[in-house]
Amino acid sequence: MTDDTPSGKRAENVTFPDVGLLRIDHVGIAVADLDEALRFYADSFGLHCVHQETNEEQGVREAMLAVGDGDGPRLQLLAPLRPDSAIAKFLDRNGPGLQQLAYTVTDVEAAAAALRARGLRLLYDAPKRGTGGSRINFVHPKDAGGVLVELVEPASGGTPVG
Ligand code: KFV
Repeated sequence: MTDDTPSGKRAENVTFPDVGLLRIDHVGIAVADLDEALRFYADSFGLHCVHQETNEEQGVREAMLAVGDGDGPRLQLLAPLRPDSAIAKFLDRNGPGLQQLAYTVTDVEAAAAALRARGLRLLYDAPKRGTGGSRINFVHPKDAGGVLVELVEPASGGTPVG
């Protein structure tokens, strides 16, 4: 078996552990003003907030919006709490828009280890606190096809937040 790693090295006869992505957890969208964005998504798309919280460590005010029957992936609106936050930097560089794609995993440490084994850079050595008490880590967008990938181990036994 032959694998191409992101670093360009070819690893011969290597079997990597399964990453264990279960489904898309949410898609994150950077917005400048959370309340204004919530009104926009309700008025334009009929999408409603099922959960809101502030994450000081990540520097965000966030809202989760349910789509359809509410069992599927969420839309996450992310507004900056301070100018040096990841979302503020993203908005400065790109304006509002898609900022991240998040996958649900059962074990964030195992998923991170499997990705590291493939040569991808994880942003944190150990998981941090995410939405609803979940445990999260991120793959650097430069190692993930230009997409900031989040790994989410839910606190609630796998049911979506909200
Ligand atoms: N998507 C794609 N490319 C991105 C990107 C993004 N979201 N953010 C940065 N880049 C590109 C950027 O355009 C630039 O490319 C390069 O990455 C800069 O990388 O071609 P270029 O111009 O060189 P860096 O390493 O210089 O980093 P920086 O831009 O300062 O920060 C990027 C990154 C990904 C390291 C930072 O945004 C970060 O630490 N993100 C993880 C944390 C986060 O995003 N928190 C807010 C969401 S909180 C959340 O989701 C929660 C609480 N939750 O539970 O779901």
